[in-house]
Amino acid sequence: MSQTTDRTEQAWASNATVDQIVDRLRRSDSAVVLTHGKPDGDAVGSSVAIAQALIALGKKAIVLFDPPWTDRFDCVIADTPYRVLEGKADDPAWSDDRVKNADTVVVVDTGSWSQLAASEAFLRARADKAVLIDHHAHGDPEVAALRHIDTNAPAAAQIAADVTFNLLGLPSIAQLPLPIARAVYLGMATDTGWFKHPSVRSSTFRIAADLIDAGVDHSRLFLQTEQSDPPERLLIMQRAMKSMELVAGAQGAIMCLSPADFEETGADLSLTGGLVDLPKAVRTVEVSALLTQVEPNLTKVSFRSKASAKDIDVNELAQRFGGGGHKHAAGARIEADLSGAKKQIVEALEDALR
Ligand SMILES: [Mn+2]
Repeated sequence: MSQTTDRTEQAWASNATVDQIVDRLRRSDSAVVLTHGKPDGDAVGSSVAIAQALIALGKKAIVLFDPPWTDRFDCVIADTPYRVLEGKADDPAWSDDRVKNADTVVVVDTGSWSQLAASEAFLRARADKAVLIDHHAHGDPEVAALRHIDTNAPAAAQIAADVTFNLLGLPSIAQLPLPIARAVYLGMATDTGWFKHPSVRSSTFRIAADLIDAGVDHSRLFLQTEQSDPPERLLIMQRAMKSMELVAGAQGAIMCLSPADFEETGADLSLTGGLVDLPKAVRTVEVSALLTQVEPNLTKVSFRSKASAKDIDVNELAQRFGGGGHKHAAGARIEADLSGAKKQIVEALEDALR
């Protein structure tokens, strides 16, 4: 922990109820919605739900996504206004009237500067106008003045469901307009591994049932988002599996992807989602790690663990490398090339699984 500085130390915790978030959004005329880089189903679903609800109330809203970008969720984004950031100071997004004139910024599914790299300067200048909705255990409170953080929510989209049906003054989630219901369902389904993670409770299924009553075709959504990858997906999966090494008596699995793997297969980073989960199919495997070298001296690592008797906390593991996330899903960035990072991860897994 860092030493307390002269500024008042804020805690990573809610300082606003859902009702207070709703009130604040009602008073907005135009909003920019931000989420974490490499947006997943929950990031996209939560962003789209909030933006669509504001638009349904006659307000302006635009979502800014941090790359790498994928068209995987296009069916849910539909007509939602959005831009993909280029990660540059002179990004054309910053001179877009819808962005520069917005009176409110909404941050969803993250609260960490490290995950908001492309929009950090924009957001730092507007943190006083920012509202945050998140379910992560860690974050930087100064990202947004008004924060609703529920670490028990299996997805940020579940909080977005609460916010949107209240914002629209509806009697229940089952009355949500279909584009919002579909976005919320995507976020909840993808962050829970399609309703199988331990974070799922009876309330999760009740909300999912309401969303199906609102018209969501869950089977079609699965087909469109989980079974529509290009062939390069299988090629990069093949590389990941071929690189796999078992450590700590086959309790740990480590996979590595090098820049050459991407070059030779034609795959990009957006096609690596979920690969880290594959080794968990094996009984002995407690922790799985996927290392991806993204720059000559920068390797990203994703961790997954099982809700087993050992119940390894990979959030703790990721924190050793300056990262974080959830108990069973976390990530970090290591300033090293693939082999340097791998050495550190092997050691950390051997230690955690001793
Ligand atoms: Mn999430």
